[in-house]
Parts: sequence; structure tokens; C-alpha cells
Amino acid sequence: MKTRTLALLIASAFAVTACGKESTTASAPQTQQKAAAEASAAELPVVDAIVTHAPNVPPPIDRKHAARVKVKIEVQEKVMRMADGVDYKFWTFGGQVPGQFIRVREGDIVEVEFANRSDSTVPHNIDFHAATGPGGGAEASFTAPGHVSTFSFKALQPGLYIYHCATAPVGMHIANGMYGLILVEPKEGLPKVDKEFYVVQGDFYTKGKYGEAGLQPFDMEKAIKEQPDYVVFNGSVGAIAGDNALKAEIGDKVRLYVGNGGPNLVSSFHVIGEIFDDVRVEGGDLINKNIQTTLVPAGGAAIVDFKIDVPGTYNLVDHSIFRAFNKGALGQIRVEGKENKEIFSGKITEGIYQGEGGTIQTAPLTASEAAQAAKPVVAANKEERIKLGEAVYKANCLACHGVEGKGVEGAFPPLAESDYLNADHKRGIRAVLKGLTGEITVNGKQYNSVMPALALNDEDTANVLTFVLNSFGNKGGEVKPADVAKER
Ligand code: HEC
Ligand SMILES: [Cu+2]
Repeated sequence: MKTRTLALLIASAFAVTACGKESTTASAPQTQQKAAAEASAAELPVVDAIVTHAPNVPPPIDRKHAARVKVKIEVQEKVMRMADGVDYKFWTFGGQVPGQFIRVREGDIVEVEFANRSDSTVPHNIDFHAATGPGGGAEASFTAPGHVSTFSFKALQPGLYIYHCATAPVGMHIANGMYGLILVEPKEGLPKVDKEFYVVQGDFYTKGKYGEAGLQPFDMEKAIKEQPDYVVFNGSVGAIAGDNALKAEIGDKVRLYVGNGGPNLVSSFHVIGEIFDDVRVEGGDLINKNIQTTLVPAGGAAIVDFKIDVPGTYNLVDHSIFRAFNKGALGQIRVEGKENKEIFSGKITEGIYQGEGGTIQTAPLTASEAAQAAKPVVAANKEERIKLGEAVYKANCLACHGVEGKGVEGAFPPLAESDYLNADHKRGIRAVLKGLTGEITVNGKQYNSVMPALALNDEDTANVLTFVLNSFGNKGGEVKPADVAKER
């Protein structure tokens, strides 16, 4: 039994900041054992993984033995369609959301070649929930733009598993679309079906509201509040609906490999007008039967099987239903074949449901309710400003710049003893307000990366910078809200 403890989660969440090399001293017998294990793994036949883009699934594995399976993954940061008229800069494994479906067999050694294109703006990595080991491979695969890393893991336990990027800020990488599924087929295989499809739900956070046209930047504030503008299957509104609907025929046994990349929402996965015959609950061994709606946790999966008896269009939804009709979580299976009036007599129309869009209807407040707005906390002096700023730092900066402000070489510059910041406080103000891109030199080392603009108000910006200036060996000083207002 593999226990994914909180400690592991934290280790993976801070993979970037905590990737110190562990030195282990192995005793002689251990070394021999290890050598023997490596020798047998090295003798395995080597095969290239057959991977597919969603909604396709690679064919079942007909091997009866373990293999060393090579998987190549290339990270691409790429502007693509989110909805009609709406674009988004996705961060992807392999150029699409979700990343490619990887199919291996229980006992295989999965050898991953992880490339991050040179036109990427930030480092990335990959955490396989199918792997047993620190961070699921996050530290082993941490890769700066223009580099490639390799590592391998043994697929010890069968099941359907999410993989995702775990580079800080982890939530942001996942929110940009960095997830996919790997199926570790049990040695005996899965029961045969007629059609298999690959569907992954994800929630997205944009500056503009649902449907607002143009290239929409990521909105960290909405992501933290868990208020997505889009909840979609396979990376965009309509990716598996309308002309892109999944297709099946009467009598088909259909299997959906359903994943949920999150980053935040739990999916109440449901197919309108169907009952799942078998659900492999959470992607594991437990089979539940005759299920209407199955929960798919963020960072989790489920395998659902059902036989289709009646023609027509079946809508896949997250049954947290505003997500389906107002945020995009709507897919379709179009089924052709002879009607069966005994099973279903009614009139069957196609494309029954239309997206209703994101128009918000307000329920009015009373005057006294409207007046109840919380008053913001304001620092009375420099000491208070430093104290309040520490909390702002922990919540907004720590993920990238680290607990001690030391950053990560090649990715996140240090705030500790930063000559760049100490030379001009306004640089810090502008970085927080507007974000920072392009080449900069901090303490003699070059950085060419992206810091996103943080949606902080003048008070919080002043507080956090005053905290930084008076911590981590910096030269002191105070930034006041008025200084921030001037730079806005
Ligand atoms: C998503 C990761 C991320 C977060 C969160 C983040 N930064 Fe940065 N920061 C960066 C990167 C990357 C750079 C370098 C940008 C470049 O190469 O142009 C940077 C640069 C800076 C710099 C200038 C360089 C230096 O080392 O002095 C300052 C100052 C700074 N950040 C302060 C902050 C503060 C304060 C916060 C929190 C309010 C914050 N950052 C949050 C990633 C981040
Ligand atoms: Cu990433």
C-alpha cells in the first residue's frame, strides 16, 4: 500500500525550492540487491509508448510481460482557443489540454524523457500519481526552458492516474492546463469494450468573465478564491460537443477514462440519459454498479463503462449544473442506430442543451446589507507594516521566492540581499503591480523569466515590500501606500 502523505504533497508542492540532493549511504548487501534489480530491469524489452491526444485512447496492451516503456513529453506554452472568440495562453504537455494519454502495463518501467521547449517562459516538471517516489517525479523532472530531463519509475499498482506539473506556483501551472492521464493496465487487462474515450475536466480562471473576447490572461485572485470562469472537458468549451461530439453506435459498450485536473473543483460526473453499468471508483480496483453520478476528485480519476441502448445525443456534464450550462462543462456522445421504443419511447432531439453563457443575474441586497462591507486593516507604523507584510509574503511570494527569500537559481531570483531591489525600491513596486519579464541581473546572475502581476492593493503591496526590505539581509527602508499609488 502506498500512502500519499501530506508530507509528500508538501514536498511536491515545493519541489522547486526543496530539491536538495539526498545523500544516502547504502550498505554492501543493499548495493548488491540494487544492482541485481537494475540488471533485471535493464534486460526488459524496450518499447515506445503509444500515446494519443484526447479524446482518443491507445489500444489495449497485448503484451504478456513487462517492458521498459519510453515516453516522450514536450512542454509547450501555447495560445489556443478557450471558447469561440476567447483565447488563452495554455501551458501544455505535448501541445494540447489534457496531455497525451499514456497506456502502460502493471510492472512496466516507465522511462520518461521530459523536454521543456526553449521558447517556454518558465521551468516545468511532472508529478505522476502512478509513480511511487518523492514528488511522483517532480524533483527528478524539474526542467528549465531549453533543457531535457530523464527519469524512470516502476508502475507498481494498476489504475487510472493523473499526472500534472508541480512547479511553483503549483496551482498556476495546473490552472494553465498541465495535466493528463496515465492508465496502468492490470496484468490481466481490462474487460473488452467497443469504444474508449479520454475526457479530462479542468477549471480555468481568466481576467475577463465567461465569453469575454480576446486573449484572456490568467487571474490568480479568482484561482485562489476558487471562482472559475470556465469549467471544461478537454481544454476548451465544446472540445467534445457539437461537431466534435464523441460517436458511438447502438449496442456499443462505451468506456470513458475520466480525469479531473482541477486545480480546484471536484467533478460530479454524469452522463444525461445513461446509467453507468460499472464504475471503477476513483480509478482503482473497486467496481461499483448502476451509478448515476460519480465523483471525480481534483487530481483523481474514474473509469466508467456503459452500454448504449437507445440512439440520440447524450450530454456529459459536471452535475454541479451551473458549470455545465454556464461555464462550459458540457460534452456529447452522439449515438446512431435503430430506436428501441420499449426502452425509450419518447421523441429524441439532438443538441438538446445549449450553453446559457455567463450572464449573471443578481439577487438584490437590502440597503443595510449593502452597507456591510468589511473595513480594510491599515498599518499605523513601520513595525506594523513589516508584520502585516510578512503575511502577504507568505500568501503571495513564498511559492516562488522561497521561505528565506533565496529563490531558485535560473528560475526565481533571490529577494535576499538583492542588489537589484535594494538599488531602487520602485523596481519592487512595479514588479508586484505589473509583473516582470525580460532579462534582469540579480547579484551577478541572470534571470529571464516571468513574474505574474499580483492583484494586491496599495496597502498590501507597501506592506510586503517593506517586509522584504527589512528581512533576508536587505538594507531596510519603507514603502508607503502613496509610493505604490504613484507607480500604478
Ligand atoms: C510566480 C512566481 C512568482 C511570484 C508568486 C512572485 N514572484 Fe517575484 N519574481 C519572479 C520571477 C520569475 C522574477 C524574475 C523576472 C524576470 O526574470 O524578469 C521575479 C522578480 C522579482 C523581483 C526583482 C528581482 C529581485 O530578485 O529583486 C522582486 C523585487 C520580486 N520579484 C518581488 C516579489 C514579491 C514581493 C512577490 C510577492 C508579492 C513576488 N515577487 C511574487 C517570480 C515570482
Ligand atoms: Cu509547469
